[in-house]
Amino acid sequence: MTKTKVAIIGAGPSGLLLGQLLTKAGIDNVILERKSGEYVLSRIRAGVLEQGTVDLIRESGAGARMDADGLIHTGTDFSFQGEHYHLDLEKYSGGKQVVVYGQTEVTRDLMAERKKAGDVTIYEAANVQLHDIESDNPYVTYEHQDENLRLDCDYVAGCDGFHGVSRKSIPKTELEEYEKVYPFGWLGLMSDTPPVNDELVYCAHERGFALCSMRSATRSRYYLQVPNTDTIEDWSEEKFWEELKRRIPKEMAERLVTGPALEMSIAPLRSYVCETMQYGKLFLLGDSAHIVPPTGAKGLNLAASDVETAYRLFVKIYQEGRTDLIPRYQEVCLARVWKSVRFSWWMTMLLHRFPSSSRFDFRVQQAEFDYFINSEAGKSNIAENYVGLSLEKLE
Ligand code: FAS
Ligand code: PHB
Repeated sequence: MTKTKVAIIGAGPSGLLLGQLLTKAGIDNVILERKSGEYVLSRIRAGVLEQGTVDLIRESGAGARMDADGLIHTGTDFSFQGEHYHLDLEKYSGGKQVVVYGQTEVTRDLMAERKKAGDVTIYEAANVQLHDIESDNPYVTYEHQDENLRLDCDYVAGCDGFHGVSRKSIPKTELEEYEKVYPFGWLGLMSDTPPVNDELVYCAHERGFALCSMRSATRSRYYLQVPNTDTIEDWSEEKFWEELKRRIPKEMAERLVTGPALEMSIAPLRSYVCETMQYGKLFLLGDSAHIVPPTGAKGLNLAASDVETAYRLFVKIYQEGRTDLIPRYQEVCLARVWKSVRFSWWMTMLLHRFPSSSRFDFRVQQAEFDYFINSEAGKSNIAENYVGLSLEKLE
């Protein structure tokens, strides 16, 4: 394959979802992925899909298993120092819900649909480089099976995550970047045990944050806030379960079913935005342009909203010649990016213990939580943001 319309860098959810949508619109595309498909599927990540993401996956034709196996949640729970609260998301968001369905499964479904369509994904593509992205004839070079290869294209979609090559292909002087690093990470554990609660529970506690999530009625996903200095070697499974029981409500700790860890990993928390989401013929999508702490369940969903905007733009370009809309990409994406970044930052500040925070700070956190979880306006505020804000139109 030496020429395509859209060269997509990265076969994570952003790249695969964009590729699937472009194929359905008759816009040919090639995905270059540096890892193997098995490796991509081995990464445990997001678990909650906003309605907009669900709709887009359905539009791509990869939604059958999600519709069959995904868990529809109309609410989510919170606890503060063991006090348990339910937030009716459907009531306070004007009827919206979320679907619990792991990112791994979304990726698996998109890979299967792409294979069915016979589209090209080149896995283990090494040393991907972008060239002439400021010209009308950009191209990508890469190494694959001991060959040096070139792919000519009209546009490049940088879907290669925070550590990818795409953002780094934009001159540093052109990048408008913002970052906040949090002094803790999330230690995650996956187990084939029944979830401790029928909906997710975000638990704030003076010992630190905990999240009780799930992948199905028989598979649970739990997280603990841990200091940035902790490594996975510091945490045995037993130590994880004992600490989780200290941070969740008493009645939940008593019914918690523990079991062997299928996976344990620590993810650092940061907020990052690169406002330069397009440069010449390069567009940045998903984690290549922004990172949010997972507290608001926004990372994957924000990637999906970039994909929707890019997809709608490419359809306008190829079907109506609307290259005048190209500058709108960054404007539309950033309007939603910053609102999601704010919500993820706010949920993180509200529910985590900061090493530097005083007794006064903890009381203020408690007061803020009490206000939001007990006021109609507060509950609507959390619900609207959690289920996902609407996406601005290209025109
Ligand atoms: P991804 O990083 O998923 O995919 C990028 C792809 O590009 C990868 O397959 C990579 O191998 C490839 N790539 C990188 N460099 C390349 C190069 N030079 N050439 C070719 N390919 C290259 N979000 C939530 O909503 N909830 C969560 O609980 C949650 N947990 C997370 C835990 C961790 C450890 C991490 C890192 C992220 C988590 N996220 C979570 C966010 C995550 O889900 C991302 O938002 C999502 O993966 C974004 O998808 P992509 O933009 O496709 O980026
Ligand atoms: C998860 O299940 O992995 C998950 C769910 C909600 C979050 C973060 C992670 O906010």
